[in-house]
This record gives sequence, C-alpha cells and structure tokens, in this order.
Amino acid sequence: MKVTALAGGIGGARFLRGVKAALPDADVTVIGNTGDDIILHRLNISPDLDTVMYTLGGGISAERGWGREDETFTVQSELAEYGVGPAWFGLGDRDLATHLVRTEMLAAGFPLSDVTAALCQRWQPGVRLIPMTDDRVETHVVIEDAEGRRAIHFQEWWLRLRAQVPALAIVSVGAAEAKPAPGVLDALAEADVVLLPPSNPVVSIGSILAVPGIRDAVRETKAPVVGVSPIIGGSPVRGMADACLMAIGVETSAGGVGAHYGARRLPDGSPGTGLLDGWLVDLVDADVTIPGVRVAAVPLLMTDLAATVEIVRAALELAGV
Ligand code: FO1
Repeated sequence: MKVTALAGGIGGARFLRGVKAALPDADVTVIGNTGDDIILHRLNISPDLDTVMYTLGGGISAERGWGREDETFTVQSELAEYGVGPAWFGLGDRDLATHLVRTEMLAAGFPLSDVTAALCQRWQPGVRLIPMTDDRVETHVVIEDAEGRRAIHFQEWWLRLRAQVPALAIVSVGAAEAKPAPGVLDALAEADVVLLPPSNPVVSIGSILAVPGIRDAVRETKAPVVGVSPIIGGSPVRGMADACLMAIGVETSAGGVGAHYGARRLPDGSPGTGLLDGWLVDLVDADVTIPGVRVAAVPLLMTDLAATVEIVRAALELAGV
C-alpha cells in the first residue's frame, strides 16, 4: 500500500510512528513542512524535517519532542558568553552537525530534497521524506507591539513570544513563487491513501498547501483523503495551534478545523472546494458533522505507540483501505 502524509513537526512525527507500526510493509511518503525553516548563524535549519527524521530514525529527544536525545547546548552557551543569541532557539551540539551538513550541501548547490535524502541515509526513518518544496519558504507572523507593527519569523513568535502576542497575519513568505519538490505531486497522485496527521493546520499543513499545485493535487488524487483532528474538545493537543487558528479566523474545534479543510465532495456527490473525504475526531467531539465528509470518533490522544496505532487504524478504516 502507498501512503502519503503531509506532516509538520512533533504531532505529525508521532502520528507517523503509528503509521509505520500499523503498516510495516507500506510504502510511506512524507511531505514535510519547510515553512518553519530558519537561518541562524548562517546555518540552514529545517525544524519540521529534522523532527520527522529524528523521530522516525530513533534520534529524537523523547522529553522535548524536538532535537536530539542526549543533547548538550555547549556551543549555544559559548555564543551567549559572547552576547550572541538568540537564546530562544535551542541550538543543540549534536543537532548542529545536521545544520552544518545541510548548510554545506545547500551551499554546494544540492537542492533541499537531495540534502534531506542524504541526511536520511544516516537516520533510515523508514519513510521517504520529501520537503514540500526545494525553494526557500519561511513563515512570518505580523504582530503589533511597543516597537510598532512588524513581521517576525514564526520561530521567534512561537518560541520567544510563546505565541502570546496576537498574530495579525501569518504569511508564507516565498510560497507563491515556490514549486513542489520532485516527487511531491506524484506521491499524492499515486497514493492509495492520503493522510493529514494532527499537525498544526495553519503553519504546518497550511504551509504545505500554500505551495502552488499541492492543494490541487490533494483534491484531485484518486486516493481517499482522511484528516485527523489536532484539536480535542476545543483545545489543541499540544503546541499553540489555537493562536494560529485565531489568526486566520478559524474556530479552535474539531468541527472548525474540519470545516476549514473542507469537503472534497458534497453530499450529493458534486465536487466540493475542500480536501477531506474523512475526518477523525476524538470521542468528545463525536457530534461533529461536516456535509460531505465521513466523520468518525475515537480516542485521539497519542499517549503511546499502541494508542497511535489504533488512531492510524481508525483513519485507514475511515478511508476504506
Ligand atoms: N521548540 C521549542 O519549544 N524550543 C526550542 O528551543 C526549539 C528549538 C528547536 C531546534 C531545532 C528543531 O528542529 C526544533 C526546535 N524546536 C524548539 C521545535 C520547533 O520550534 C517546532 O517544532 C516547530 O518549528 C513548530 O512546530
């Protein structure tokens, strides 16, 4: 079976661990979000790609959900001694090697998709991890504070401000000019099932869909498209997705996000304007209905691998595969 999933960071990576365990023989392609990418100290850092790679490759810090296990932050401390930040972005010593390899390969002219494949040679994540695009895309957030109205990098808003300052707009800088990376459109067209894991619907899934061509490829695939709600009972399971949803005027609820993704077909079978054939929600949201979308309710907390496998199985059942 060919499974294609759009994935962001921690939530998406954890879900994908369940996909691998539930379908050990499946051919899984992950289209990874690169909107979180940031350049620090002239290093190209791709947080969501690394989170998927480390989580599926066995290098992730279980406690943090990002960065490496057994990590130290000596270089960052030394930089701080020189008064060089930012302090708000954890720069791990082991993680630094990944940033250095990626930066060197990009500087040598390799596209990000080749760089990602090379890094995955070491980590063997057991999936094909493709960045959404090889072009530079960064998510920036427009805020207004004492310094006036300005755009800051998503990571600064997310990590330094903890998304506590309202986002007046969330912008995928460069997305309009970006092209899907090689293999992305084929992976969507040739899939037997397309999954939208419980990643952040705005800055992760939304960023991937902002790359011209990808949204249409999801809508046009012959495969069933099933999403898993990142919101349970009105609250995000992790992270601050509510701050992102508020920025785009979407209600922080399983129904709100499901309606935001929209129905691929209307109840009468005519084409809809959305993406979903199925929407998996938690038991507390079992009353959610989205015209044209099959909704199923199961326990959605990925408390451990076994629980995640059950969620994946429910999503596949909803997809009818
Ligand atoms: N998340 C944090 O909460 N604090 C950090 O200092 C931090 C550093 C970091 C470094 C590398 C990396 O791959 C991920 C990192 N993350 C950190 C997570 C990251 O900000 C988020 O996973 C996504 O960008 C948002 O989903």
